[in-house]
Amino acid sequence: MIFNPEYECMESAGRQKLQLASLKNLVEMLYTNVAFYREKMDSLGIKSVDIHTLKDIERLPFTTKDDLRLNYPHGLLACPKDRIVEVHMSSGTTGKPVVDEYTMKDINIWRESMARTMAAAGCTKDDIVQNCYGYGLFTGGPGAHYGALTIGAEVLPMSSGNTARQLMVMQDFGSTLLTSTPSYALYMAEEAADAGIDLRKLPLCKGCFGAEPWSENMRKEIENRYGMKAYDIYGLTEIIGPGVSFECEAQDGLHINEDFFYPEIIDPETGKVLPPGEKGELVFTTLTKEGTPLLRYRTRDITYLITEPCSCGRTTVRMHRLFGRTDDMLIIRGVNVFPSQIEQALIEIEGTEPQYLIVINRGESHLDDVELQVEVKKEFFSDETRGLEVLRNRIENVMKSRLQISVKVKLVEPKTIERSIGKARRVIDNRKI
Ligand code: DLL
Repeated sequence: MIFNPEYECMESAGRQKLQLASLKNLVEMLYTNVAFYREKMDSLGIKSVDIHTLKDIERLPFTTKDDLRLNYPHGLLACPKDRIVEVHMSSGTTGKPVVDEYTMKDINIWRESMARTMAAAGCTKDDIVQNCYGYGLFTGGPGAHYGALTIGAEVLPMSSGNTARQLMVMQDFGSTLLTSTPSYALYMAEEAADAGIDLRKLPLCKGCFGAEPWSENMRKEIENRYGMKAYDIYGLTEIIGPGVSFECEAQDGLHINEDFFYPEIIDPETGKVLPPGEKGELVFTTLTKEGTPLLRYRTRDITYLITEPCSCGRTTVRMHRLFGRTDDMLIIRGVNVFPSQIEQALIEIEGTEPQYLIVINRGESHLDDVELQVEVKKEFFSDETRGLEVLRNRIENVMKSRLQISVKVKLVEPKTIERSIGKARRVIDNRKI
């Protein structure tokens, strides 16, 4: 179902006209209200009056994750603070988290974007949505919640975890649409099989999955185990959360809500804009947001844009499913983790060398298991085993609080982790995603 045919199926000249008007407003507003952008634009000698066509966006400055961190928490706020009604933050990151502050208008953009997303997966007011994305500062839970409410569906705000209860509710309340990370969906399916529950016999028939990389194989596995159709949904905290782009029934790329989020693909090395069909780094400008709007935000996600018409009738530009990232960010159990965070934490722990190896496995359970091998200083290793045990526990606790995920620490003798003369190999990712 197309939630908003007027905007989703608009002919492109009309949409571009709207986008250009929004862009001019945005640039004017950022110049007036945000010192960070005013300084950047002044240094490039550009103002809103210089924006005549959409292509002029290429003259505007980029925004990076570092810019967001440096301006934490409120430096990029573009409206009076008392107009903010909700705040979200990214999961574990290096240094400070990235923050998205929403006005009521921003929340309405999010509601609309997520309603379009879920309607494209077949959600109607008759659906019962079991929402297993985390609630809290993470955008997944609230985003799917808003989308379902906007459509008029019934929501079960489960959040993630407590799988036995998820399965009980799924059966007793007759959930018809599942929203979760793809790995958690598979984990639940595994638990259901162990408990003798045949998911294929339940009313559940569709799901919106995202927040982490997943493959066509994982999609098939979810579809088979649940007897459902599985849709890919994409988004990021900085831009709005989930709802930036989504698959329709054609599943031939993800439709971008481009009246709100203007996409570009750039060469990550040179910053040059690439044409449709060419792979590069995805960049978004939030055309209509008020709280923390962003100009040309570099997502570090790699994809290409598809401009050929889609059989569903929507005319919005699509992005191919993600191919990866330009940085080393790992997504483990839905949490964003940078290897450098681990390194930083180890440096602060007495007794360890900054030599480590992260080994990630996705076992039978379909959940990610992380083993962190850490080299112990010579003096410590000759110590009695109790001392080592204390150190191991200490590292596990520090990692849990820093990374927000549990890791199993294995202490190894000095000089056992392979040294490299080039880029150190810090991660062995055995997940077959
Ligand atoms: O993961 C928002 C979200 C919630 C999206 C629920 C979809 C569903 P962050 O925690 O800020 O926000 O992480 C954003 O996750 O830059 C991608 O690298 C990755 N990501 C998000 N969706 C997908 C997807 C949420 N469908 C980062 N496929 C993004 C692959 C994804 N990677």
